[in-house]
Amino acid sequence: MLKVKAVVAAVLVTVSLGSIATPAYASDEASLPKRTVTKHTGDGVVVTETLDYAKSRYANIRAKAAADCPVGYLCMWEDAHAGGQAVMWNDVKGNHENDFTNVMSPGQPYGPNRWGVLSMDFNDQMSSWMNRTSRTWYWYFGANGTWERHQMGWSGDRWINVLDNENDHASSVYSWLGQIS
Ligand SMILES: [Ca+2]
Repeated sequence: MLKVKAVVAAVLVTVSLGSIATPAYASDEASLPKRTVTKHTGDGVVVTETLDYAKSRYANIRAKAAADCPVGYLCMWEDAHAGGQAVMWNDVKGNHENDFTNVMSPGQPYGPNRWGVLSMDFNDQMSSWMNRTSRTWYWYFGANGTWERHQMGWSGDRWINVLDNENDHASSVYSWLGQIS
């Protein structure tokens, strides 16, 4: 019985602390732009909509920016810090995209990218990524795996911002055929 009371007390404390902190966070979240998440499942494409948490004023809300990148997926974002529109590929052996001009925006344009171009496709847009698959992936400056190659190893739940000279350059992506041992 004592134990039950302690649990109830703990829950009440949590709720009251939460309610103190909530109004500012809630209004910040309400002001965030929406973004689309385009998920390439291997069986097709699933598009959902979430908030662009990377644009929040609060660090603990920005920390949610990659929450929609599931285990088993390679995720890329239009902006740094897992911001902007998101594109994801699942961990199917040999999964790839030869040409990001085929990765269409389902509604709103991407960009502007480093050349100031608004675009309905993902070409030359990627600024951050996260690899939650069991494979190593590579992205390329050019379509069909050409020009500069950049490796993406397992990154856990941490997003990686690409370097300035790599920003808005990605045009294709491939998963390595073998598993990371
Ligand atoms: Ca970008």
